[in-house]
Amino acid sequence: MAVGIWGTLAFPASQEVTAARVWGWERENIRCLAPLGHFGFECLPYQLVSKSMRQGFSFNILCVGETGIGKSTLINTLFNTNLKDNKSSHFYPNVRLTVQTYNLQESNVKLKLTVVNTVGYGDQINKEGSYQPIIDYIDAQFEAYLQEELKLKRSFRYHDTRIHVCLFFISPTGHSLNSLDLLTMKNIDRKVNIIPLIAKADTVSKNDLQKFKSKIMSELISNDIQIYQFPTDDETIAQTNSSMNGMLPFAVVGSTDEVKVGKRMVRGRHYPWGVLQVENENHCDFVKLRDMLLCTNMEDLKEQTHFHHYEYYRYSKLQKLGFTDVGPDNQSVSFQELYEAKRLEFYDQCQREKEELKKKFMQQVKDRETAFKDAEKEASTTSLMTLQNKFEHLKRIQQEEIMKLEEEKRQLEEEIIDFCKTKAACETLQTQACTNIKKDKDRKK
Ligand SMILES: Nc1nc2c(ncn2[C@@H]2O[C@H](COP(=O)(O)OP(=O)(O)OP(=O)(O)O)[C@@H](O)[C@H]2O)c(=O)[nH]1
Ligand SMILES: [Mg+2]
Repeated sequence: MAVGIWGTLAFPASQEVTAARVWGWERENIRCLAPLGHFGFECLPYQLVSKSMRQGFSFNILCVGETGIGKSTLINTLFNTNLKDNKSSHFYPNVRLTVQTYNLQESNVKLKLTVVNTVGYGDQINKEGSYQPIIDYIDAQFEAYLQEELKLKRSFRYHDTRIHVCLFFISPTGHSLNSLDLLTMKNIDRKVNIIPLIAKADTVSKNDLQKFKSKIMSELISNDIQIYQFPTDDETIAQTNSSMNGMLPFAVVGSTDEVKVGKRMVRGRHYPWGVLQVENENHCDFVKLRDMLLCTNMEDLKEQTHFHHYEYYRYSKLQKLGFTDVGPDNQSVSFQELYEAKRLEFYDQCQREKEELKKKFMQQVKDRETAFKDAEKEASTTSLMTLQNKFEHLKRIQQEEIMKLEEEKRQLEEEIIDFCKTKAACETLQTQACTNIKKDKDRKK
């Protein structure tokens, strides 16, 4: 459809036809003036541009690389700024990620930049412990976005923290990729767009660099690691992007220092043998990286993140929760039907679990009752036994007492018999004495 000042005309979408050609003015030699402004829906892109400029852009970068490999310097060089970042130590017990968000402005374009840095990466013996925090962080941002999407009341000011690109800093050994880098890339390549970089490329000679690049690419291919490919579907940038794909990994050098070269001040690194100019394409691939990352493919990186990586996360997560687009008979099911089916399934499951719990509870009550009864019985038997023992003990004591008393009684009886005997003897003696005294008295008379 095209809107002219005399009305609306419909054209096949595939044909690009100007109004003048359609109305045949070109053939009739009628002078055709180009309009001074934009009319109708051809203004649509300008609306989008002005809206985006008003709202500003956001971009989230994850920098993975060993301590001191040049992550912060490269970010500062890329955004031509001096973002505050503390130097890390080599002695952290585990890998963690630091997140910093900056509000940048270039001309009148506002950019909310989030830089996530690995701290302690490469200093740990435990390899899994080194890459797991990175995976967890990427997933956590997807999860936060999914939760926001599923909210009843969504925030229009939600800050999307999903990682759009991972700049993977490879040590400039000139040798090959180390096992930690391979493992880490293997574990995150389906979750994030990886752009591999050879860090501090000024420390490797030109010949070694080419060999190193080919070695890295062949290692990535043989380990089936997918890195981000600059898109070639837009023919205006297809050629540049495909030639850039062939130059990966980019060999970069970072520096925010201004160095004098001839009469110009350039950003570079000053060495005894000369100056390495960061923005000189003969010296390193920094400009290529900046162009590809910020000028040409930033939107594609964001789209890939949303439509590819996040989509995969969302799909797996919802599938795990039991969501599906088709029913058992391969018919498409609406969300409401699915919800109703799930609700019923859940209700049945709850009922089943309730019954099982009830049964378990009853069994437990029964078991307890039996246990109580047994305990009671045991207790009463024990107390009977205790009483019997006590009784036996008392009986024994009593018998002993009786025996003692009987012994005492026998002794007393013997004493009484002795006493009676003594008493009788005394009485006999006394009677005899009395008789003798009487006899004496009678004689004296
Ligand atoms: N030769 C060379 N040195 C560099 C390059 N980039 C950074 N450096 C130096 O390397 C050192 C560490 O740089 P940083 O940017 O702090 O490294 P980092 O990876 O952010 O370090 P941490 O955050 O502490 O892990 C500094 O002395 C930089 O000047 C480079 O491309 N080439
Ligand atoms: Mg740093």
